[in-house]
Amino acid sequence: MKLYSLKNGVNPRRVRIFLAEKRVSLPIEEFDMESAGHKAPAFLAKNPLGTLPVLELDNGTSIAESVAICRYFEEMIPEPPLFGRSSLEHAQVEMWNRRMELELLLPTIDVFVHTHPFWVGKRTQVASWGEQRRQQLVARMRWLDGELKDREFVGIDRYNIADITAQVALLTARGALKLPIPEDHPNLMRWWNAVSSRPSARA
Ligand SMILES: N[C@@H](CCC(=O)N[C@@H](CS)C(=O)NCC(=O)O)C(=O)O
Repeated sequence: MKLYSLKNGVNPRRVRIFLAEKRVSLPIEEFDMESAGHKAPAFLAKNPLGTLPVLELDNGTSIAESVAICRYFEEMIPEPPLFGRSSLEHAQVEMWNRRMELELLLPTIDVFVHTHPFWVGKRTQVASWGEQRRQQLVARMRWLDGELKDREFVGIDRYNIADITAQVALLTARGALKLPIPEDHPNLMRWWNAVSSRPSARA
């Protein structure tokens, strides 16, 4: 089994944090945007979309999509549960992970792609769309701060995949976008300090 990852890629990071929480260690092949090995025919045969992460099983099957890879490991290694324990928690984690993807992670990626110099010449940049998404991201941070007022983690009271999705989004916001959590967001800051001090945060 092998994981194909991308240097500084937010989605590969999601999977690496998830695996660290499950205490899974496996061979990782790291690609980078400059040499673009993930656009070469050998990799496109594994994932024609040319995106990462991809998990390759021993029988040659490839699983792309971060959440699909995480679900595979959740089934194989149920403890600690990162998709919830009960039917209700499964639904709550699904709901919140999707929200963290749509409301936090995608706006973060859009601001990065449409406004950051790294993407000049690599993607068509629409600065006004990047700015609109930046405003959304700022608004969503405030929303999440309110949601975390009476709850330790995102969606349920135990660290789960929705926390990981929010964590990688806010890591990118703080690093690449220079958009740290504002000081008047005490609940989000308390949550951030808790998730980023977990050993898995360094994965
Ligand atoms: N929905 C996919 C997104 C995969 C994706 O877009 N990955 C980015 C890294 S965060 C990528 O491979 N970018 C390289 C490229 O587009 O060339 C997932 O969650 O796995």
